Amino acid sequence: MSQILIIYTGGTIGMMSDPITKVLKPINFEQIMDNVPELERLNCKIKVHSFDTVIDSSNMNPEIWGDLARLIEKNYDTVDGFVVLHGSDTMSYSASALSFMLENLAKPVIFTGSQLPISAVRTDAKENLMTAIELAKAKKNDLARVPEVCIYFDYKLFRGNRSFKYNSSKFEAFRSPNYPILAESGVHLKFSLNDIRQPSDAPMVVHNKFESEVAVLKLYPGISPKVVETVLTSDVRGIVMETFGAGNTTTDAWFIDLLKNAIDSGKVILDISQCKVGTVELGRYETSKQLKDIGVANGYDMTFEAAVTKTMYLLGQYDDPKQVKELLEQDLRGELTVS
Ligand code: ASN
Repeated sequence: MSQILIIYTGGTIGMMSDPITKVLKPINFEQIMDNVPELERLNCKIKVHSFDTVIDSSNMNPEIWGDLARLIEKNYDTVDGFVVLHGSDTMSYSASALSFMLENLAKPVIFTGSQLPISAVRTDAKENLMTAIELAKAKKNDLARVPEVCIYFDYKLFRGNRSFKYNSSKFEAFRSPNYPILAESGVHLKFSLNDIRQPSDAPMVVHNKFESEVAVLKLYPGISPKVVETVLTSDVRGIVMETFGAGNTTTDAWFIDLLKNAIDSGKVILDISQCKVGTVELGRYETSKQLKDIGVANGYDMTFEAAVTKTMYLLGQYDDPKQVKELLEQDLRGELTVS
């Protein structure tokens, strides 16, 4: 019989309205179990680990990612798959972070949650939870069907580091515009076999170090030299720069000079687009040619969530900015397509 570990971190799935303040707050896992008697009927053994402090996912941080990764490592040899119950607000960040932390992952790690608490009459939590468990235990020829860090939500399974939360009010909360969904749930579970990553035979290795000194520079027409300078000269090691279209920026000399000085001083700058669909193509337009020349890293079609967590992850592993730039531009866990 398959064995699944459910890890409960918090999120709307397990929230209840506080009787006095009326705000939604996470509750303990027993109350979740009470709402899903169907769990008993699943043809698998379920172990549960609930974090001592359960959170709204806006309070997620790299320390908790470390706890999650250690928990997965500790139980890796004894369970067939993992289901992580997590708030949807930052689920794509956590799934991206975990994808980088768990190198050579060969078992499913399925994040899920819900838009309505599990106790609500119209809740989406039960379907999300039950199918996430099915996906975590799905095997063919004794091998996991989805040996990846994924998000299952509203009948779709996404590669975690390709997804982002795009809707705060629909049950269909996530999208993955630059990569196909990995499976769809209907009468049958349909897997997109060609789009699912094949694990390497090497043993899984967990990387726990993240660099938090990372800034974001989102461009807009009229951004001032002072604003750009403040970000680029701040005490950070990496900057994720959200640019226009296919990775373009102003060609004003002051702007390029500030970027160049930051890179020359040892900072890493990663170019991703403000467009949710499509890819960065450094050098396609005159407005990105100089970025390439001065050593800005090409983020291709990465989501913002993958770009930020990958930068934090790589700066946590390596001191040399050139090495970090090189790895940022490579496909490490299926998070980007080199065009
Ligand atoms: N605020 C909640 C969270 O991310 C939202 C949700 O789970 N739907 O924890």
